[in-house]
Amino acid sequence: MLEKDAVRESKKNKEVLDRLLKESDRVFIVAHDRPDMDAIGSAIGMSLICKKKGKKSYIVVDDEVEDMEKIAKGAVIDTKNEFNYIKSSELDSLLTNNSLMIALDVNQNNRVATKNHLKKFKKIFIIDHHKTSDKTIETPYSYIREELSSTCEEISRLVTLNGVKLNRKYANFLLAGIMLDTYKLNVDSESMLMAVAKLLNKGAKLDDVKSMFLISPEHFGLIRQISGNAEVVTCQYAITFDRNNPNRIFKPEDLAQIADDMLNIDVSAVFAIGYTNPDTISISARSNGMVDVASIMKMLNGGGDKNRAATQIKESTIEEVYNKLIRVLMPYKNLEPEPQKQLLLNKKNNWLISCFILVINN
Ligand SMILES: [Mn+2]
Repeated sequence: MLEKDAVRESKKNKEVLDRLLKESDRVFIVAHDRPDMDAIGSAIGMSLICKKKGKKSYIVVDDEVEDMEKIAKGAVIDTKNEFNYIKSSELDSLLTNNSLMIALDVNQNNRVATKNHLKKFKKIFIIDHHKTSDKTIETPYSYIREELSSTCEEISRLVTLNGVKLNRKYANFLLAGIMLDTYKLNVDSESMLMAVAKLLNKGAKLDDVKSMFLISPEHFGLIRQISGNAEVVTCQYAITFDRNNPNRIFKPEDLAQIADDMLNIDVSAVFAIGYTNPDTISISARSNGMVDVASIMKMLNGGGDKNRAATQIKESTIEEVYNKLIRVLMPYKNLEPEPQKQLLLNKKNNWLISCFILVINN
């Protein structure tokens, strides 16, 4: 996004937030289940804004700290005495008639810890950068922009607009959220880089944040081994899974890291497949910007944003999921087409032509 557009939109968001905070007595901040650092970083930033405005706020997280992504887990443990982290089971005793819910980095009603309490909030404000769907929470107050690099980018601007003073730790958390969702700032976005510059000005340190992302040599070896085994199909897509141990159960962030690593391959989109539960196989998808992976994952009942998306498929095998993905990526694989006719049909879609030529050559 351009800085001038982002600032204009953030100013509008500030006005909406000011009004909603004034009209509410308590604020319940909620991010997506299994929160990552963009979710936790933005929840921390929003809590600081509420504090500055003199509003009591809570961060609702049902996941156990041990189950969280490494950086988010570190941030929650580090700030457990600074913010009011609560579980949704405590909502019944804490909710008032004038409670505001703020959903950050999420817009789907089935992915928030407050899913069973949505009707009990007087108002709901959403700030997010994921695709909407029929599960998007209905509210007149929402700012959902797929062009936004990360939720932490928007929260960083709101923190500045509200005159919130950040210490180095909080500035680092917001920067970590942005880095997580931008392959460590590898996204063409003026507004994102300006937000980063302002965080650096407030004391954030790139070296501190980079060190949060470091992993052990063994773990790095595993990630590299699986990303290095990727198969390239139609010159366009790279797909991988653990060929040595297909039944291995991954943490979702490990699959995400494998997919991130595969972006070093010269293709348009990459997919890492693996079990994330004994009965659930996940696909973590990444794009270099040429292909909308959220649309691809949507065809497999998943979602995400243009460059990062994922899906979960229950009660399947790796082979079945791989074949499902191939059918979505190469719709002609299982047909017996007349080559000439198909090529003509897809004259406008160069990538489809290249897919097709490869399929018929196989
Ligand atoms: Mn995010």
